[in-house]
Amino acid sequence: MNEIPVRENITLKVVVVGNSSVGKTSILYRYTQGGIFHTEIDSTIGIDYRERSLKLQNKTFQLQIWDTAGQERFKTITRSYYRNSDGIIVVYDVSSRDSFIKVREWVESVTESAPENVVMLLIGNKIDLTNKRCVTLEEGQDLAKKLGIKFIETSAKTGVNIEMGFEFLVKTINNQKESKKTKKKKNKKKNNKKIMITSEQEIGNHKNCC
Ligand SMILES: Nc1nc2c(ncn2[C@@H]2O[C@H](COP(=O)(O)OP(=O)(O)OP(=O)(O)O)[C@@H](O)[C@H]2O)c(=O)[nH]1
Ligand SMILES: [Mg+2]
Repeated sequence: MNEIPVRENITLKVVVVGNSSVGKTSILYRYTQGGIFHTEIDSTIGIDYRERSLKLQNKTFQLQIWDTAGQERFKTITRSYYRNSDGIIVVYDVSSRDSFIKVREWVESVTESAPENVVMLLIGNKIDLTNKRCVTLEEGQDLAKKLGIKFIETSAKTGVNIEMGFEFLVKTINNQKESKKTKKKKNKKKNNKKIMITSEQEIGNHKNCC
């Protein structure tokens, strides 16, 4: 009889941050609400929660996504959500230099409070606004490289790269978790070997002494 392959279920916590109006909620609407885009959208107050599951590499990932408020007065709340996160998305608006300049501050605050191995993805959003663009693709790439984080450009309006961005994040988190598991297994094997050698030596020592 053929065995039915068991899908592994993995829950991932993702937090989305960035200045107010860069399009965090719009990106999440697009990703979790079947591709909807609103031109009129309320600024997020405090924090919102969204979910989506994603099937990748024989696994089902349950994404628990926290949509934070970009307004300064909510920064303390936002910070408290970094704990236990697997991924953090930092968003800026390619038509707002101010939001791009603030990326460093966002990344610094994440680094201070998030787990050491958290995967960070920088998103330059609103690339449909070609005439208003004031941050180039190269500038985004350079900054991400300097900060040692992943990078992608998106448009919540047209949907370009939204699916791909999340897939990329989840794959990166998964690969990191897998390599951590492999390292742990290797270390366990090494330690077992050490224990075996030690007990053999002990037996040997007893033989010698009797
Ligand atoms: N042209 C264009 N407009 C966008 C895009 N993404 C978001 N917007 C618009 O930008 C405005 C702000 O979007 P939000 O998604 O509310 O921004 P936010 O980052 O969640 O803002 P806060 O909740 O205040 O932190 C809205 O009018 C959106 O319609 C995009 O990709 N292209
Ligand atoms: Mg919002």
